[in-house]
Amino acid sequence: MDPMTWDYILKYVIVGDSAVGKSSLLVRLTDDRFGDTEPTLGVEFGSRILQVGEDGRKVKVQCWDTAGTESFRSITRSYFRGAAGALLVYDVTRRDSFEHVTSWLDDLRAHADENVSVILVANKTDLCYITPPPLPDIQYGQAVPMPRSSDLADDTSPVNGSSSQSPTTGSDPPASKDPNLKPRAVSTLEGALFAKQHGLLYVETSAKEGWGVVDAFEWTAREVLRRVQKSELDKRRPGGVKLDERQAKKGGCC
Ligand SMILES: Nc1nc2c(ncn2[C@@H]2O[C@H](COP(=O)(O)OP(=O)(O)OP(=O)(O)O)[C@@H](O)[C@H]2O)c(=O)[nH]1
Ligand SMILES: [Mg+2]
Repeated sequence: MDPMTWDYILKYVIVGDSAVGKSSLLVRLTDDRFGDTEPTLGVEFGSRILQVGEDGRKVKVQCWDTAGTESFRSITRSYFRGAAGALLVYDVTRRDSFEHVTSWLDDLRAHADENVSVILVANKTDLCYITPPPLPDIQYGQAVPMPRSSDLADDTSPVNGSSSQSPTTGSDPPASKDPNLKPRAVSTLEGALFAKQHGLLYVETSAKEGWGVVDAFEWTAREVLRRVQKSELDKRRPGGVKLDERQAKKGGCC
């Protein structure tokens, strides 16, 4: 793929609490590596051309990676304007980072284009072991109980194929004995339900392992292009989308 040509340019913002892995996701996208990152001061920038959809549209995603620290919030908000896509990131091992997602979403709705496509990104899935579900003690003919909220945080869904074990009862699975692994603080079900309730896309990622990272950016681009084609976006063309394909050209910027 010619790295200098594209059909669309989309502006993205990456938001979420401090240390959830926003910069690491961007570095994984742009450089395909994982390394030490420093807390972002204000904003950082990165871009990459992705091929999106079955017709392989070349989409240049221009990403503003924002600081999660509260003290930068007024600065980072100013970058939301004109964004076509947003990655709203939390850390699956930190409950507080998920609880703050609503506030980040409110900020996005208030300061970005109203049709911004948002994907909820559950990051750091590599840190979690897979716990088998506590199978309910069901008598024949008894109704199966709904999961309790406490069960929801103890998710059992396989994450990106990191284990092929099938759930068992009784003792912990071998994977949970790895001292580097942690329990999940937010289950797949809970994250996906939140996304569905708020009209967001949902993806599970590991910036460390590279799981789901390109998908997160690509699925968002697909959604933006779908909305563009359905003319859902503002007729004035928000700054985050360059719609005119005839302007696809070499180099330069929008
Ligand atoms: N295990 C694991 N660690 C991760 C992952 N993503 C990020 N980290 C680590 O989490 C820490 C914070 O990552 P950053 O990418 O700097 O987080 P951030 O959201 O950009 O933080 P701010 O810039 O302060 O808002 C670093 O030590 C990363 O190495 C991941 O997917 N898995
Ligand atoms: Mg950062």
